[in-house]
Amino acid sequence: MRTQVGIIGAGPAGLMLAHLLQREGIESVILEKHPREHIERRVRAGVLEQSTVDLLNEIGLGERMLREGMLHHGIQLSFGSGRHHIEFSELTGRAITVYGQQEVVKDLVKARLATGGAIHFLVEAIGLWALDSESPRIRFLADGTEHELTCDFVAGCDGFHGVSRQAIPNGVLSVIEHSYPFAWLGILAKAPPVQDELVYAYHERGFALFSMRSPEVTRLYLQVTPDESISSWSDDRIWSELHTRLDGGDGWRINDGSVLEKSITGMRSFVVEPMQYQRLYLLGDSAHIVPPTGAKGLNLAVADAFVLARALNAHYRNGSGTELERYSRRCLRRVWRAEHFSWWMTSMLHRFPGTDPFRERLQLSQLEYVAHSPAAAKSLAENYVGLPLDWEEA
Ligand code: RFL
Ligand code: PHB
Repeated sequence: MRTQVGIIGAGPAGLMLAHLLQREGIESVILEKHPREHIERRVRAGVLEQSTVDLLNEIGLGERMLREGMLHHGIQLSFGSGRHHIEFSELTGRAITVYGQQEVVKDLVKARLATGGAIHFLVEAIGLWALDSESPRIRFLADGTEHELTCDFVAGCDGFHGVSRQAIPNGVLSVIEHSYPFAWLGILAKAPPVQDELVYAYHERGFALFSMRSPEVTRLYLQVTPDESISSWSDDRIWSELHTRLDGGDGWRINDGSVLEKSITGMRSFVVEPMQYQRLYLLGDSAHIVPPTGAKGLNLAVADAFVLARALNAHYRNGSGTELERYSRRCLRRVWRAEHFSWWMTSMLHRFPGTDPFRERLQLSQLEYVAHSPAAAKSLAENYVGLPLDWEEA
């Protein structure tokens, strides 16, 4: 088998890259180790930045998102003195859309298959060869037998636990990481969202987040300790903790419902530099992880795909390698902005272990500042709605 760009992983990064390349007449093959139903059902991110929405619209994939996605002009921060609205549209002229990651994935898979593009499901990449040659090869397992895909370039879009990053020789990458002393317990509940704005809550018992997926389904998160087992969280315990942390003294109350899904996710910041080795390019979670508090992971994956597709297009159109050489630097500029913002939101909103009155007063002071100073609110809003896709060139 041979193709121009071999893509490992059918998450948002791999699917978006394949679609952008196809529009430019560049051929690619996607290898995905899970079945289609699995990747279309995986509950993850929910917030799309303005640029992600604009890109999906521009490439003709925005129809269902425009119909079913929920346009939000701001968020709320809940702490001591009540809930405070941060208005994105007035402060930045931009907004966000709440539309589940698995819905984006469904739309991308459907478009890929409709245009005859290849996605091989239940096919696992097991190693990369000849990365320093003009014909790198991906070795993969399909139906229990080994095969090879020869390409001009390899796009490692296989998430944090994938094989691509591991294929890079020792000593090439710098790994920069940070771990946080908490995790998020997330639930999906069959309950109408009580309002149409997300609420990020700082509470003495820990952080909580009110979000949603549709007019019938609420998405909620609780800060828990990293070693917590999901089996010690009964539905009753989860609801009781969510009410304690989120409900307001003004009678505002989240709606209860049956729990459709629950899971615990650890939090970390992780970046590799550079995001490239020879003819292998890393995209999305395979190169960087952000804690979910800034709602950036999916959006970064899409931005990486945009930058790489443009660089590959320049290479195939006029033989220019300049954009490919700039790929890592361009992406990392945005990645570090997102890393800082996600760390900052996480540090402001979570309860740290132990008692540290100094830190707690600083957190509350920062929350008050963001809630009451238009200058501080504007900085949060600018980062939250996301930077334009060509920001790296500014
Ligand atoms: P993915 O989505 O992990 O896709 C990687 C794909 O590669 C496949 N794969 C392989 N295929 C073949 N061979 C192999 N050897 C393979 N190894 C792996 C996997 O099966 C998979 O299909 O990575 P990608 O495309 O980089 O996308 C990244 C996003 O999924 C991630 O950053 C976001 O979900 C993060 N995130 C959020 N991002 C946002 O922008 N906004 C949010 O509101 C937001 N909330 C979240 C989140 C992530 C969360 N969790 C569960 C980690 C909330 C949560 C709780
Ligand atoms: C979600 O709806 O899943 C969500 C929203 C905002 C975040 C993280 C996750 O910061």
